[in-house]
Amino acid sequence: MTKTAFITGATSGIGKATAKILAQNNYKIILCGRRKERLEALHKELSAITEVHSLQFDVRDKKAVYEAIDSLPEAFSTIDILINNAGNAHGLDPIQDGDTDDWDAMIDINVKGLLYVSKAIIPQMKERKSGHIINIGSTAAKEVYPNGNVYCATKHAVDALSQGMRMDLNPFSIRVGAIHPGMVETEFSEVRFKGDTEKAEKVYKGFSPLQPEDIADIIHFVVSRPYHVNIADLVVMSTAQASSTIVKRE
Ligand code: NDP
Ligand code: 8X3
Repeated sequence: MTKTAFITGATSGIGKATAKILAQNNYKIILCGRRKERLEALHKELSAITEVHSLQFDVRDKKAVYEAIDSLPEAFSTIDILINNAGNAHGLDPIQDGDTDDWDAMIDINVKGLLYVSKAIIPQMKERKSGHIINIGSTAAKEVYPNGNVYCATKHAVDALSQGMRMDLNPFSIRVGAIHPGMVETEFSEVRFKGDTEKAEKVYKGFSPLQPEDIADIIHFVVSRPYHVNIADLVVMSTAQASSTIVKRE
């Protein structure tokens, strides 16, 4: 039977690459994001190969999250796989200079947004005693680096929530896992540096960073294991990266 995957943050980077690979492998796809034109373009592209539905909402807006999920048509209302991917870093400053708007954005999107979406989808998985939730953490979920303070805290929270969800949802046979990528060349650094593309490009200079397709490929592997196999926690870095602060650059 065709499975349906609900992907947050599907308009760019890891989420977009995941939507593509899952579509190519016959999953039905629910694309989520804020940027309408991007949703429409990807919807059109993927509709040629699978069934697609798009939901435009901001994960920070609890009401919008619930309304969007409630609005799903019958053909998309059974969600087999939830990929909590929407998220970003905002700023890279020492704690004493941090912008509280950046802190709010990261906490509201990376932590509270993930919780709202999960809260809206878990009941149907619980009822069916079946489902798979994959949270996208980061190496920043496992270690802290200078100036990463609040972003790292939000990703540590994603790590804690993934463990907590796995425990609490265990009685309902719901698979919960987290994937923690190191540096992936997406729009992530452009967002972190507020559109400063020169600064963003430097992050990925001098080595071969992970590409969004590398993580998408792993997500496809994780969701396609037999149901008794749950890949609980995965840290993935480029060969050139040994930790958040050690990257071998030419
Ligand atoms: P991108 O910036 O390329 O993509 C981020 C996605 O999140 C976009 O589709 C964006 O869509 C969506 N998003 C952001 N804010 C919101 C919001 N408020 N409501 C709904 N959707 C939102 O970055 P990545 O693909 O790299 O990031 C995806 C995930 O991977 C994030 O959780 C990030 O923390 C994590 N990660 C990234 C790494 C990297 O080095 N790139 C490494 C480790 C983890 P839109 O703007 O249209 O809403
Ligand atoms: C993204 C990777 O190293 O910029 O989570 O925090 S890093």
